[in-house]
Amino acid sequence: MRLILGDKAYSTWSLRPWLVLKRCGADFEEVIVPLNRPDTAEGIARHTGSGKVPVLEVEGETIWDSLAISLWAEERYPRVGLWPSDSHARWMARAAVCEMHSAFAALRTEGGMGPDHPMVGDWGAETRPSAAVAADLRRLIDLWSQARARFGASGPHMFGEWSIADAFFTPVAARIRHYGWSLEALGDDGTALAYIETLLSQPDFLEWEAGATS
Ligand SMILES: N[C@@H](CCC(=O)N[C@@H](CS)C(=O)NCC(=O)O)C(=O)O
Repeated sequence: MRLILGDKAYSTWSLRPWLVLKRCGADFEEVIVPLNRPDTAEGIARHTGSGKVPVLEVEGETIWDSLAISLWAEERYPRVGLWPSDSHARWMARAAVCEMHSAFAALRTEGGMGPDHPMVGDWGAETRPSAAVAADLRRLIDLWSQARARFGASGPHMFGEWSIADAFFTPVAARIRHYGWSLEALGDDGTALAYIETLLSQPDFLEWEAGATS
């Protein structure tokens, strides 16, 4: 099994399925295709026609897209419990993952990650987000706070126990840290910040960070 990834320092989409496969204890080989280079497209095209990483090569198939790979893992590792066991929490977790996968455009664009803006490292100096990014951040605060209040009693993750939702929100936590956006200034009572710290101190994320070179 091979997981094709972009640079660990800034390939936010690659981090998600990597965290999911790690959580499953999957035995996989990593293949890094360096991004932002003249030969990047060619390097990715060797693995997928989608033009994007991550890609999982497994059982003679190619599975592209971080969500599709995570859903493959759910099917292949049913005992791991990649979604919350409570049905209401599970419905919300899936909706949140889909929202993270398809929305938050301002946050992604203005909070882009790249060679000069790595996912790894300490909190950046505090900066003021634009109105559009502030709206995305308020939505995250609301989403995380609701999930933690309703379903977070069993652990520090979004829905208590670790789930695919945590894999999907780890990159955004790293963006917030890098850009030094204060959530308190946007109404966070400390819940969202504590959740960010939880995500960024997970052993699997620390292993990813240790493997990142910018
Ligand atoms: N929907 C895709 C998006 C993947 C994506 O945008 N990947 C970026 C890297 S983080 C990419 O491959 N960009 C191509 C490039 O930089 O040339 C997923 O979730 O896997």
